[in-house]
Amino acid sequence: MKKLTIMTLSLCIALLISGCSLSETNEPAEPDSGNGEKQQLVALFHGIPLDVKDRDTNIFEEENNLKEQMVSKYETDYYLYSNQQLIQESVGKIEQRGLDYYWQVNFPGEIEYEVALSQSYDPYPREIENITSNLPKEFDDDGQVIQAINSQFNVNVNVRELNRVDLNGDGKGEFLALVIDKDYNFFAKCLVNPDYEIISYFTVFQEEYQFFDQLVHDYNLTNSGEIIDINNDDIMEIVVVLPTYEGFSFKVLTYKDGNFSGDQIINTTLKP
Ligand SMILES: [Ca+2]
Ligand SMILES: [Ca+2]
Repeated sequence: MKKLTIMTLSLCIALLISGCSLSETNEPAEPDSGNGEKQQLVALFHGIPLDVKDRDTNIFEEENNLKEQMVSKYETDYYLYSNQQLIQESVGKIEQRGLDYYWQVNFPGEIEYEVALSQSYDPYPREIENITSNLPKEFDDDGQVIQAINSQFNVNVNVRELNRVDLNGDGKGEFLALVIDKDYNFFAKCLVNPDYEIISYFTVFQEEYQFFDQLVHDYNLTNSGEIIDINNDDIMEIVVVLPTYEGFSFKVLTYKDGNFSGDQIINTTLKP
């Protein structure tokens, strides 16, 4: 804070001395990457940046100063969340990662957390309800949603898990469902709007797999993702981990103003 005041003061003095005024320049205000500006919000999922461009950047390559840039952006104080609860604050450190990504942010100690955010706000503005009984009739075996899934994929599914959460804050809850058809080694997760129309199959898996039950357990709604507002705009994003061969893969999906940010069908595979 003190640094900011001094910098602002120095800038004012410099402007006074040079005799120019900010209002005379026509250039658009550019974000200043230097010190002194409002810190941008940084979000991590299991230590991996949610910013796609940043996480796909090899900062350990020689002959560039990318690491410096990432260090100044990512080595900061974070609020760590697990099971929708703030568990602690901690300062992150950039470290090299294995096969799947170049780098990640680690925290001292063995902290079990899902999401880390560099700013303090409520990332769970609305409750996530886990519906275990009295499911809406649309999710019955002959209900509208289940019939739509069966005809889309030529399967015969039933609901394994059902969550309801108002993602966009319009007062109406959207549904996230995990459905399976064991006979066909099929499982899918879908996002369903309050009118029981399917917005997206945001995970679809269908292939022979020896440990299918374990796979479904690992990739159910509870264990393989997070519904969280990761950018403080009051819209809760769906962060979903996808079944992937030897690695870790996830997507951040947004349902906003009736629009879905991802593909209508996200196919997944465990094959190389
Ligand atoms: Ca809603
Ligand atoms: Ca958001």
